[in-house]
Amino acid sequence: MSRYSFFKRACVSASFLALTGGQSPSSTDGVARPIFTIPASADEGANLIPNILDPQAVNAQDVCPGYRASDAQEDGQGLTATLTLAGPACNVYGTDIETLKLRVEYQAASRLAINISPANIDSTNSSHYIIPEDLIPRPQPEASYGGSDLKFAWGNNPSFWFSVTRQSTGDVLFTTKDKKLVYENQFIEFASALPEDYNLYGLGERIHGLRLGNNFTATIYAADVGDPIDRNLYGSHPFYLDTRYYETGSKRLVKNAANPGKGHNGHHGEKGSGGGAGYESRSHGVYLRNLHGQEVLLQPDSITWRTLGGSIDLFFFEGPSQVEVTKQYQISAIGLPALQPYWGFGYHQCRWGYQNWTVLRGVIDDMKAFNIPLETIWVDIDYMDQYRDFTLDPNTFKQSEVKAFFDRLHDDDQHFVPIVDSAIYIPNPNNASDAYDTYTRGNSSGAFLNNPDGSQYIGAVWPGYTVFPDWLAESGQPWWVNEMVEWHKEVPYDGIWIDMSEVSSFCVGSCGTGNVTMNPVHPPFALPGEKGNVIYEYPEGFNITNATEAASASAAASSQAAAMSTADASSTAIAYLRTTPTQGVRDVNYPPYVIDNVQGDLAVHAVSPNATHHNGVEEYDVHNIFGHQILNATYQGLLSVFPGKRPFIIGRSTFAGSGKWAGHWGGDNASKWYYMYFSIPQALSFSLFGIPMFGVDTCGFNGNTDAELCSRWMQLSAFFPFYRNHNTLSANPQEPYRWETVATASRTAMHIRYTLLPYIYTLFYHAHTTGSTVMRAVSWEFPHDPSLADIDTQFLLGPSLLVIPVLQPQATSVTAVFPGLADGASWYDWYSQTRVDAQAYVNTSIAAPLGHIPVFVRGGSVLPTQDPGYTTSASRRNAWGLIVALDGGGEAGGDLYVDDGEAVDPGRTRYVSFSAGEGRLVVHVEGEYVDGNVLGNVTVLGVGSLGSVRWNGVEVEVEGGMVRYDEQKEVLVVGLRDVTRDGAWRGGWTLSWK
Ligand code: MIG
Repeated sequence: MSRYSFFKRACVSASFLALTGGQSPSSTDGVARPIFTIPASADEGANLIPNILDPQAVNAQDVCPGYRASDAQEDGQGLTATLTLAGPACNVYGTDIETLKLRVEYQAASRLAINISPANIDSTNSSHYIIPEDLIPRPQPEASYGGSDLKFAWGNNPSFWFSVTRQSTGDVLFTTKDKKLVYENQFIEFASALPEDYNLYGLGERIHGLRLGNNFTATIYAADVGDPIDRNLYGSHPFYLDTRYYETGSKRLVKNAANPGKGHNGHHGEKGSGGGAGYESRSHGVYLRNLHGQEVLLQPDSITWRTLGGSIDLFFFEGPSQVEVTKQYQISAIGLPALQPYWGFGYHQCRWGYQNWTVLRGVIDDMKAFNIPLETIWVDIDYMDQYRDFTLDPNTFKQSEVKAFFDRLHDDDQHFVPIVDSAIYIPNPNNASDAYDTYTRGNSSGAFLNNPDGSQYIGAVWPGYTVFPDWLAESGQPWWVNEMVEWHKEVPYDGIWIDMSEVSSFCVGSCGTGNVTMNPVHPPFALPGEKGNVIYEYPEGFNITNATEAASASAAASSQAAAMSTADASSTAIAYLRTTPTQGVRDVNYPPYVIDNVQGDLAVHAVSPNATHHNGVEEYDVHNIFGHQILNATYQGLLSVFPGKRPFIIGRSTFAGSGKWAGHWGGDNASKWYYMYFSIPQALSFSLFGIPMFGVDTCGFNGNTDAELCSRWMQLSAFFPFYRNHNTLSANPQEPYRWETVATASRTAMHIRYTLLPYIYTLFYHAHTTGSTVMRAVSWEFPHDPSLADIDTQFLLGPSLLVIPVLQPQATSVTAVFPGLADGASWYDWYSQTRVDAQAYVNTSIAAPLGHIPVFVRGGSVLPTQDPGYTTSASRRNAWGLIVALDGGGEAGGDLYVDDGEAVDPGRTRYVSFSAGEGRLVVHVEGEYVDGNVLGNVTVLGVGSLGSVRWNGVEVEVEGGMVRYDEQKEVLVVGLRDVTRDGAWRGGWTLSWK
């Protein structure tokens, strides 16, 4: 099939279809009328079999010749060489490229770059895509690059190979020896041996445990799909962290560090069989700067990287700890994460199905009535006029009600975040009243994607047939920014939620070509709850506690569903479409190598690979960054709306570096216990990807939640940076006030979260300035313990807070490990404030009745706190506090960052550092930001004996309750309101209790 006919295919079949009885979602005159429903077949692709599952697949390693290096020239900072095909071309999944150039750069002490590109690329040869440096920045060599511990080596035997070793230890981090380099126009493969039982993390986005495992293929191709386990998903992060454990002081690798199958948490349960004293770890990072559809095969002894194009642009980050790898990756390669506005850390309430201003107001009022903090109310596509971006439904979200709604919301220090979809409605040219200015302006400025023949590419999303912004066109971003600025004059939103940015399209190819006069049309499937698409499902907890009734209900539902189903069950043998490479020709729609895309055909449920940008680039080459670029455009838009203020954006599709503009939510999970678990590894992976502002649809998106799950989940998400409850259309409501138990559990957890806002905010300040993480795996904080390598059922928030959630139904306790005990770590229970009595490496049972989330403070930390208010603004006006958790040696440290909470470049800031030891706490203050709030209590945990309590040398009145000491618990509380009347952080001070 030629590329030209490809985009016309759907329009031919559609024209044979009669109007169906679908109802218009809403219409300007308020009258529902039948509209055309796009046939489901429009979103069906070719039958493809993924290469990794294809018994007929040829292994490129068996048939390709590899390359031979020549003309190797070392210069000051690295080397260059020419690579020439070492035998007859194999042309296995494309056309072999005869000559390549190799460029190795020691870019910095901690970073090595290896680039292999086609030798003969010039600006006229646009068929081989090389990423422009202004699109996705390329790490640059630094002036001082000497002293690198990474060493590059190469050879030609049996064919060209290269390796990267850690010189000081001799560890081979990567070696392609005995694996051939395959380099074709639509297929690149390189592979490295890896040590047995390696620990790799990253390679997202996917729903998967934190540790990727050793028998798994990570496919990377942005897809609009509801959180399938182990498949490709919304975002693309071709980066991994490799952590290796050794016996201390030796080069002996500890094998089997986190071998699955050793019990629930991967712990041994017996003392001494795990890690602990005697071990150390070293980590390095690898980033492939490549935008193409790709997959990474993790096999027991090797890693194989396959991409559908571009170049090998590899970066090795030396570490040697996770902390350093993550910093090196962000600082030099992808950029540091955006500083979030303070209000972004408040609680967000959302759902698909808030039908009008009154319903929204009702949710806000109910949250208040139940005294559950609400910072931000969100609206899904319900608010739009027929699902068109930058509009309001004239019947349900009347413009005349906007002012009253927003005046009250903003007066109450609350915020509003609307969804904005990626596709743009293309109006019906036969209907003047269907005109849509956002389209008109974008169309006249050339801001939309085209077909290969220069006509407009027309897909379909919620509003009907749509076009798609072209972020490579010069007018793309300015047009978008202008739309945002204009719309803000109508609807004074505070932040933006970007959806469908993979970029999603509900049909294959340019299905709207020739059909636009039918617009608006209904999507090729029923919406949740629409006729014929009932949500039958009972809440999961109901299934567990009412097993018999649930079984009969589900049997009834499935027989009903079967009766309604028109699916063709005939078992004809499947004929797969296999593309034979044609010399020199790229088949972007059906590349010869078939990645294991969750949607199959690359054009299914997405804009097709042959959509063409105004600069000639095909979507095939840049598919994975549509979501990244719309976040950039939206960031610029918010900067124009709110000059100098930090943009608040949550986006669905991300790429390496999106964190500098936006946060991310985990997408369409379901109200299932296992999705609550998966939220932790997904979040931790996004810590590695430099997108710390992460959270998932709390209580679950698809399906019906129940009180027990929602209660646990509201408590767990309270310790995620982004905290939002979101629900699908037609599912049972799940705002936290819907059940008394959930309301209570939410209040409890939110009280802790809001108390800790200064701590969380300070973590973000560090993430933004240094690349440190916010949510952390226990293995990152305790790198000497190999038995922690796959732990993702518990996590840390920053260095000091350990969260151990219940992830199973019907539980009253949770089993977990207290990390670091063998190395002297200590933990205090957040609630009882007493030191935890647990043994190193031993799984410990922790009481966790419903409504209780176990949280522990690490001995040795000072946590800044503030009395929680109903909103973050109210919290910011309240008294400060400190929790000083002394370690075994009676010491602790911590810090606090304070600014106005909203400026992109806060001129005035205040930085406070705390250090405790020998019975006193010393506070050091820097910076000009003025904060007048008093200091409430300093709570010191682990005070074995009390002397006299002095503030700046002056004894604090014990009378009047300013000093409370619980000898049993070893907790000292000192009230300092009176002495800090002019502000807690006006200047340094000392508190002593010896
Ligand atoms: O295809 O706007 O992930 O959060 O509620 C569904 C409706 C489109 C997908 C998003 C989800 C949102 C939903 N959207």
